[in-house]
This record gives sequence, C-alpha cells and structure tokens, in this order.
Amino acid sequence: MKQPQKIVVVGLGYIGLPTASMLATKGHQVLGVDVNAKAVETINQGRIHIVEPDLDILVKSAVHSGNLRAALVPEPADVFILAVPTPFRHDDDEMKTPDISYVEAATETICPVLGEENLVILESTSPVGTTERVREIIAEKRPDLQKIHVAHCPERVLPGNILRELVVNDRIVGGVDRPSAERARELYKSFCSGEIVLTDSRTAELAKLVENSFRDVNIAFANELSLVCDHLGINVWELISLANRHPRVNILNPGPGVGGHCIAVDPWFVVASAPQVTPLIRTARQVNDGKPEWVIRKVAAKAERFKKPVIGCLGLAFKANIDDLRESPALDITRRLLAGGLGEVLACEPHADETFAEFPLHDLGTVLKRADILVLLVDHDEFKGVDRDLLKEKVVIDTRGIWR
Ligand code: SAJ
Repeated sequence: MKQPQKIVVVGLGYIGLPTASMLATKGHQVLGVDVNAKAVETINQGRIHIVEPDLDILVKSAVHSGNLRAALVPEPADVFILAVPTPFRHDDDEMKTPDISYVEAATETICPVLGEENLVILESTSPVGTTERVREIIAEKRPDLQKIHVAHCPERVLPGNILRELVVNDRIVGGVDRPSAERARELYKSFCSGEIVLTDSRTAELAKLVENSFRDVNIAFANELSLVCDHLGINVWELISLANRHPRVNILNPGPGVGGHCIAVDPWFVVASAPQVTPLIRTARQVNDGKPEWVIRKVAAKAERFKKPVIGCLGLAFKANIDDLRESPALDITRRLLAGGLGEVLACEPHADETFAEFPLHDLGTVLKRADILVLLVDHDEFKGVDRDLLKEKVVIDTRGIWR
C-alpha cells in the first residue's frame, strides 16, 4: 500500500486518536469519528481531550498538515479502523461477560459508506469471534458488496508510552481470510517498525486476551505473596528481590489491586469463552480484585489507635504517572475510605484532570503535613521523592513499596 489511503478511524480514545494521528503524519488522509461532539471539536482545533505524553504535539501537527480531521459521522474511504471500547457487563460478580455492543454499533455506522474492496480493521480488544461478527453485520447490511476485507489487529500499546510502542511493537494481524490479513499488513507497514505477523482473526483475538491474562495471573501471584508475607511478618519487597536473583524467576510487583481498562477486564473474556477450563485465570482476577478490600482492612486496623485520624491517600490513578482513573483500585480504596467514617480522608492526585469534582483534592505538602496515616496507593514520581524524615512520625501503608 504505497499510495496514501483514505482512512476512517472510529473511536478517538487512547488508541484511536494516536493511531489516526500517526497515519495522518505518514501522509494518509484520515477522518476520525467519535460520538463525543466535544472531543471532535477539540481535535479539530489541534488539541487533545486525553492525557498521554507527546500526543498533543502529534495531533497538532497531524491537524495542521490538513491530513487529520474529526467528525461525528463517517465518510466513504479505503480503510476503516474500529477502535471503540469493549467493556464487560456488570450484571454478575462471579462471571463477567463481554459487551461488544460498541463494536456492533460502530460497524453499523460504517455500513452505509462502505465500498467494494474496502478494508475494515478491528483494533478493539475483543472476545474470540468478534471479527467474524463484524464481517457478518457487513454482509447483512450490505449484501450488494462482493468483496470486503476484514481483519483484527489488536492494539498492544502501554498507556504512558503509547507513541513509542505504536511504532516499535510487533503487531499481530488476523484476517478472516489471507488477503484481508495481507492488506492490513500493508497499512501497518506505513508506520510500524516492529514485525507484523499474520494469522487468522480468532487466534489474533485470543493472543491479545492472553497477553493481558498472563500479566494478570503474574500480578496475582505477587499480590498473593504480599498477603503471605504480611501474615508471616516478612518484607515482601525484599523477598521478591531475593527470589528474582534466580535466573528463571521474575516475580512482578504487588500493589493495591489491578486497574485500567485492559488487564482487569480482558481475562474475563477468556473465562467467559471457556468457563469450565479456566479456574486459574478466574482465581487470579479474584485475588487481584480482593486486594483493595485487604488494604482497607489494614487502614482500619491502624486507625484503631487514633481517636479521629487524618488519613492521607496518595494517588488515585490506576498506575504511575498517568491521569487515567478507569477501574482504578486507588480510586476505589479512597472512595470507600471517604465513605467509611474511619477518620478525615485527604486525597492527593497530582495528575488529576481539572474537571475532577467527585471529592476535594489536596496538594502533597498539605497531606504530608496533616496525615496521621499515609496510604501510598500509586507510585507516581512526585511521591517517590518525598523526604523520608517527613514520614517518621506517621503510620505508613505503602502498597507499592516505594518508600521501603
Ligand atoms: N500492576 C501491578 N504490578 C505490576 C505491574 C502492574 O500491580 O507489577 C498494576 C498496575 O498498577 C495497574 C495494572 O496492573 O493497575 C495494569 O498496568 P500495566 O502497566 O500492567 O498495564 P496497562 O493496563 O497499562 O496496559 C496493558 C499492557 N499489556 C501488557 O503489558 C501485557 C499493554 O501492552 C496493553 O496494550 C494494554 O494493557 C491494553 O490496552 O490492553
């Protein structure tokens, strides 16, 4: 695909917007489509509505080059990329099932403008069979079309490092047939320096889910060790650093739980697809989801020493140095402490968006000065540099092990 293509990207979030901008800076004519009118307006002004290092510069240059525009509805194009959310349904705590309604809706919005030989790529992390479902919807809505290429190319970028990983990571491209996969590979070649590996769409879907499940299971192991160590009075961080000196051991870091819209979600898609044979993946989810409750019990036990303690919660984001609050265990813990009546709760999140209004936020200096109990929930750089002398008089619950 040497010539510039006309490309529509549906969904201008953490994946769609960087991808659309990257394609635009490589000379393609890109139209970004989103249902959020405010996001569309912001992007058309060359600005961004999400926080990600250097994304503002990329979007600005893409919009100013004339190659990136945003709109509420799609237009005819050569390629359509779907990058919409695939959450799970909250109807059952024991078994969470995937919700692919945004993918179905996005597919339906492009159907009227699809043309012969177009390529449709699903980037959203999806349960096995979703790409085939996209093809099915297109066949139902547009029986007049003879040939449409459909492929799954799951995104694998790490929030906080998206622009680099978008270029250097290897990509898996799974086609509903071989020509679809080959066409999709040509497109990714225009900005991807990593290897682009072809497979079928179902294997590509499962590969992405398995990557995140692998991480979840490994974090669950670390989190379980933190409970074992607490029970035995052993420092888990020291334990892990010692065990990791073995050449074939690489234990991850325990924390207050697993957050974000990927690792806490995707393993459920695997469990839901094969419930009888996935006890390990399901248990890992439960271990990680149980960690916030454990942290709260720790705080409650420490609070007993005080009449009305001031409890400082440091960090709300789901991980270090980002503003993203989705499925964040730190936010969950802070909310529950605020509601729990154990004492006065002071929350601090240096990366908070200015629109955050759920409860008051305090600056780090105030929290460090006033708190009797400090609960470190996110390993932001701002917290790593805290003067250890300021912690001496406090009860410290460091869920990330940054002050050890
Ligand atoms: N976490 C720990 N301990 C660790 C590592 C992470 O408690 O040792 C926690 C983090 O604090 C956070 C959560 O896990 O709450 C997830 O963070 P993460 O950095 O592991 O991953 P995400 O969700 O930011 O991005 C993941 C990545 N997947 C893998 O590394 C396998 C990324 O490559 C995917 O593209 C992304 O999910 C996605 O969109 O699916």
